[in-house]
Amino acid sequence: MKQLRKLVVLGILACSLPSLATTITTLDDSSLFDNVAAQPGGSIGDSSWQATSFGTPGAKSFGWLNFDPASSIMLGDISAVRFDTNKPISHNSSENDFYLSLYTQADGSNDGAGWYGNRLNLDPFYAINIDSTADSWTTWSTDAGTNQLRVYDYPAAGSYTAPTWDELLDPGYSDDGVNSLAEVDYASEKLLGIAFSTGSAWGDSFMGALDNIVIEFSNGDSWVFDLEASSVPEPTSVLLLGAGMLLLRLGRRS
Ligand SMILES: [Ca+2]
Ligand SMILES: [Ca+2]
Repeated sequence: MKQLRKLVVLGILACSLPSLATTITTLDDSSLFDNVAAQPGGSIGDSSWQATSFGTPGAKSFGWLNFDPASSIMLGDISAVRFDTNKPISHNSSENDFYLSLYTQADGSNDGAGWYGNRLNLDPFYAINIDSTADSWTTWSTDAGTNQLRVYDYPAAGSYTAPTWDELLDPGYSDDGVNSLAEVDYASEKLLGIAFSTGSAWGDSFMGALDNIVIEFSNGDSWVFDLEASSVPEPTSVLLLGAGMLLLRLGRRS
């Protein structure tokens, strides 16, 4: 029931995403997601979400940012993916991080399960040119440069030889059959949904925060997910509210 409630909420969220320009979606009810809690301080807005799976063996932090089985968005439409994390230690090989998973729609060929096609993981663990400082926000991105994310297709466990996002979408890239599959034309896979997660295997030791998840499209549009403790009214809403109060006062005087 809880999962159904989540999908209904996320379905409404997905339907509410307009198709042009930058769409900022503020997620401010962490109780709808598994093992996350809001905390002060964020890389955008006033706050972020922290993993609460710490100290709970087998638990992981997880949530769908959007879920749309009817989406016509293809992976080839996505030009970049970014997100920010903040951990109490600098990045090292024994401490994993939040990662993003992009699920594609099942099409009857090389599907990972009946309900999804491919699950592409963007994991800081295998990033290129890592530069991460303790107690600071680190941006992980599919773009070339510092902290460039590699991507791998589950059930691969990921590796330092996994492709970059651009390589994955390039038909000429030589897939290794593990991290990515030659039989799959990733660029034409349709997006099913985007989820954040920590791994359950290390959920008992992970501490860290997540914020500012950005999906950029090749047509210039972008989605921004701002994880917050609570929504702050938009300035325009505050202005309208102020105008309403003024009209109310004027109305009472007349
Ligand atoms: Ca497929
Ligand atoms: Ca935030």
